[in-house]
Amino acid sequence: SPTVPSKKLNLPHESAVPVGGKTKGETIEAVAGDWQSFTFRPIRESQVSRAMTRRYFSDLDKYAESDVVIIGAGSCGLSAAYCLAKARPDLKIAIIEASVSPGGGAWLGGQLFSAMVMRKPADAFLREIGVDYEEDGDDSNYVVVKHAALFTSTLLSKVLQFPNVKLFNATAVEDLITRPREDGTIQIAGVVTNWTLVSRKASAHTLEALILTLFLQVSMHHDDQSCMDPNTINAPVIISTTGHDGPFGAFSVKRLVSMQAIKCLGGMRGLDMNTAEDAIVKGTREIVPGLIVGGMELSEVDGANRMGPTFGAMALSGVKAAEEVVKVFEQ
Ligand code: AHZ
Repeated sequence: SPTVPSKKLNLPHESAVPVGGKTKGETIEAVAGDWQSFTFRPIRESQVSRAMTRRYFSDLDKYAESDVVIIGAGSCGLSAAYCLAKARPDLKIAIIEASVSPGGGAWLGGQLFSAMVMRKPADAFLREIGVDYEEDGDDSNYVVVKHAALFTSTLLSKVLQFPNVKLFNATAVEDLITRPREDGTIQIAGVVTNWTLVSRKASAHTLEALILTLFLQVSMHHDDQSCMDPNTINAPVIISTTGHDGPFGAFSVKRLVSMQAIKCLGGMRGLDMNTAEDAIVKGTREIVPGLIVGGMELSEVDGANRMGPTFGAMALSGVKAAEEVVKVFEQ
């Protein structure tokens, strides 16, 4: 059976993520049973607080200088994170996800239906992460996973177990860090972040705020709070997979237009599954130095068609985005 079509990442088939964890202790059978005498071990509230905050702030400290930032933990961003974390355990990878729940649109197969369709050869990615599927149709050109949530939860759980990955969810990227290059163009050198809960569609009081609101749909509570300055993460390479235009989507490419790093967006075209999936995978690339764009965000740059409820291109665009990152580090 074909492997994930990436010769460059050289992904072996066995899982890089240890199953079962490192921790030892009583089995659940030993814990359960005698509910009359059952009791949890004691704790002081401050221990809980410190257990969480110590780790969170240590992660903020550690990932303030990352090797790679992935913006958006949808199907494409998570696929990229999986491939990259597995191929390059030496890289520190931060994932920034605006929503509390990572996964983007991939919790359902389409509309409100459970099953998820993947066109071949993306079935190789399902085998890679260990998600079961059925062959469907007379021509066996596509496979079906019984629930999109099975794909997303499996992929997410594997990504989160890599020691070189940190997911910051409920955190939005609200700008890009840039550096001037000798040829007059810019290099993307990191991301500007804020709690998503202090970001929302704002009513704009200044021209600058109006432009930000219209272009980015991410703005701070300027109207009911004083300015809440953001935080930053430096990284030599960013993968942006924020999805197609919408309340939060196409974030980085819209910002590239507003900062005049690219001229304009092609604008996502109508639905054509056959054309769309090939175009998104093949087109996944570094759009400006330091910024690789994949998944449906790319359709807004290239004027590519949408594919609707087939997800193979999201997985394989993630594979290609990971390859593009590896290329940058090998230069
Ligand atoms: O919350 C967003 C989602 O989880 C997140 N995101 C967007 N803007 C962000 C920002 N900071 C941090 N400024 C941000 N996170 O990005 C994620 C995008 O996931 P998605 O599932 O929308 O995009 P995808 O490209 O991975 O998958 C697209 C799925 C679609 S849409 C479609 C069609 O309409 O034709 N077809 C497919 C397969």
